[in-house]
Amino acid sequence: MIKKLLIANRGEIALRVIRACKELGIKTVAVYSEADKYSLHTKFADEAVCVGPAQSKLSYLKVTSIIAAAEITNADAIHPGYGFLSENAQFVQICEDHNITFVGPSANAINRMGNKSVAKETMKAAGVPVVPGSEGILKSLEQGKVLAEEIGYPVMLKAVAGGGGKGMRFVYDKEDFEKAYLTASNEAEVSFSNADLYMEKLVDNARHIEIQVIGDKHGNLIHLNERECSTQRRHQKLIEESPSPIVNADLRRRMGEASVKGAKAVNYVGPGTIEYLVDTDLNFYFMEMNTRIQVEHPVTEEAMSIDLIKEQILVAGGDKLSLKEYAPKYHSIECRINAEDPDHGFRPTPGMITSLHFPGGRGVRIDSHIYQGYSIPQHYDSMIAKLICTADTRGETIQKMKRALGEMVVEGIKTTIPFHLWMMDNPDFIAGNIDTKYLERVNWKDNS
Ligand code: MV4
Repeated sequence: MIKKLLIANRGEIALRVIRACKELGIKTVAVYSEADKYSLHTKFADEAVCVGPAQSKLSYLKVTSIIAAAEITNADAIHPGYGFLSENAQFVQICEDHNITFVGPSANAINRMGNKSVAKETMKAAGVPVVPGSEGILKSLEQGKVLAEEIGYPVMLKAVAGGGGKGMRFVYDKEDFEKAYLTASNEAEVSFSNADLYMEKLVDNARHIEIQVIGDKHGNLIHLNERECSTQRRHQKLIEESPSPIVNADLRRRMGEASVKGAKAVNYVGPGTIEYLVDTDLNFYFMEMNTRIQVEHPVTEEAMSIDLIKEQILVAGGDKLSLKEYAPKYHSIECRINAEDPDHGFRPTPGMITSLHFPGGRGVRIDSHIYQGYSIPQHYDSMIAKLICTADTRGETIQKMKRALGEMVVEGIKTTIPFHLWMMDNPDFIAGNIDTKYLERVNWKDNS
């Protein structure tokens, strides 16, 4: 059992974890950078330790400082949140060496899913559908060219150490292969110090649909249905929902069963997410596994009426899973409110929030760390709030979201609220006709 938990993160997720701990009767330790001295996670935790200056590298990513903070406060566990150290297998090992429980999967599970080619082979062997492509990494440009002819254009080149789109190239024609291969491997070398690439057939007009799984330390592992995440811009998700408007009971069962098999293959513990590409014929293909809690976890919580973070902390402490599998009971949509100017390429807009009003009422949830007078630091992610609305049907949820967005006031900075208001009135979104390239095709301002 965990008695005192250190949260190695900031912002809304740090607050989310602190809230869960308070309800579970677990003491909390916040760590903060010099830029986050006046943050709510620093204020709401039982104790707070400054771990360095504003730059993440010198604070939230500084392993020695985080471990030292846990030691001096006698924390027996560390919750990494998302981002920062959450998928760092070395950090997991260091926690173990210091007798600190890492709230998450094993270093082995993180490593195997971190290498995208190994992850794909692992999933394939477990019976999860994967996109046809190279077996393991490409050995040379020449081998790649030959294989691309075999698979048939268009193909995709992906960095084995990648994820989230970096080191990735679409290749539509053999004339473009050499350039794509060289630029992708170069980008991969620069970004990840690993130039290795693998190849896949391109799945066009695909949706991004992911399955939430959760496992305990006793070998139990279940899935908690899907999240539709196709509303993205440059690999940044803007809107997520559960259930997906295109997933029927049969597809849900098949994707759920595949995900449970895949996660069991790496003895997965804690909440994790298996991302799939879903094509227009509703075929699904494994894309990546995220070995952490995700930003969009609340839509699963609301659609199923559960608390994923409490369950995550309990299973990390050795409890057996208490959740069960069942179809979504409600429909839930999350809009990410970012400190960005949607009229000017979604550029970040750090600065002071001079006036703030959050919406309320039944079925409206806000996960946020901001307050009136708070200054958004430039050093971190631009997400300042998640607005999550839940109702019986998708239509009612969209109506509620429109109402809630209309009530929300954030002054002093530009936010993505106008974009979300437009989306909630967009016939394509209302019809559920969104794929991952949707926001590349439409210029939202020209259509308003
Ligand atoms: C693909 C694909 C089409 N076909 N793989 C994007 C990030 C990385 N996780 C994998 N990605 C993709 N892989 C094949 N074989 C299209 C994408 C993709 C994408 C996927 C999910 C969400 C947004 C996306 C935007 C562009 C491309």
